[in-house]
Amino acid sequence: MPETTVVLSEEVREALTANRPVVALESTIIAHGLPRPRNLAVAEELEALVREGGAVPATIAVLDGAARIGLDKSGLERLATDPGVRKLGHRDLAPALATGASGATTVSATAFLAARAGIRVFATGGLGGVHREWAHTQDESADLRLLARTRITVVCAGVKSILDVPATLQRLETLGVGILGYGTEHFPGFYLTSSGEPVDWTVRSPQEVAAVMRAQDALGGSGSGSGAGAEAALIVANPVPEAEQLDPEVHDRVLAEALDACRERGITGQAVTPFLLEYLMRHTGGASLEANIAAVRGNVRLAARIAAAACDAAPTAAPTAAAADPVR
Ligand code: PSU
Ligand code: MN
Repeated sequence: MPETTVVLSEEVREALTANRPVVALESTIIAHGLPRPRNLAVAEELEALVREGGAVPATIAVLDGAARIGLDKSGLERLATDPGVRKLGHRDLAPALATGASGATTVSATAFLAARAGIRVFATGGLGGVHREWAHTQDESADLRLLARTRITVVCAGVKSILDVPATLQRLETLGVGILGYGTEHFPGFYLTSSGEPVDWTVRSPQEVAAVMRAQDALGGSGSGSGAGAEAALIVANPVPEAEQLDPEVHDRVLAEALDACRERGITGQAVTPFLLEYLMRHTGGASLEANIAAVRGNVRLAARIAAAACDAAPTAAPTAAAADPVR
């Protein structure tokens, strides 16, 4: 791979080399999940929250055919404002790099690139998953399978509630992806504090999450040295505070309308998730947007604390993937 294919910012590279905490942030939520101009303000706020938590933010995207791990101000601005920025899953990375395209990375593409660079903790809003129309459309986000083979800890507010949540949980079990409820016995519902589904494991501190990560590595043998290796991710499911959730009745009513509208208009593929999120935002008077942003904020804050705890616990676990791979 040419040296310029994956470019780490100076700050991110230095932090990884010194085993200081780094948190990866995805960019699809910025380019395609949030409305302008709020998206740029949120992108900057999320980076600031990571820094307040004592970690270095690494927002990930592809700009002009180079995968970038850690963006500067102008990079963030381009993502948030340029209408030509595509949505890239991990399968889109090679064509995007080869053609010089620019795109925002989904959970799958972000986790792939972050793990290759030696970043262990990643924060987002809600994961993709199995769509409600799955039996008919076979629409299951590439996020799930990628997480089944990538050793990274993803802090999220569960999976997006537009999905078939029980089916997504079942698929994660089949794929061997572990889930920890953070301070909860229930799987969060993205816009909602609870999806109503149970989780098997509950943790209550960043140190407990770091202990699970260490145990994963001990079991997996090669552990963090393997980069995007053959081992599964760990999902830390962190609920949005009840005071900031979307009213569950409003959620259920508007989501039913959104799903009808999606079907009627024949929206498919990559366009489904942005369509549904946008519909909810418009028809809840912006309330779903506030719940979404509140969830992401909480996840980013927690991710910084987990990244710090993981570094404290493993002072010798240098980011060998970054050193050994042809990644700058
Ligand atoms: N979380 C949010 N907003 C988003 C997404 C997640 O709060 O827009 C994005 C993520 O990038 C996720 C993607 O990977 O939606 C899933 O898209 P799809 O269902 O097409 O795989
Ligand atoms: Mn899909």
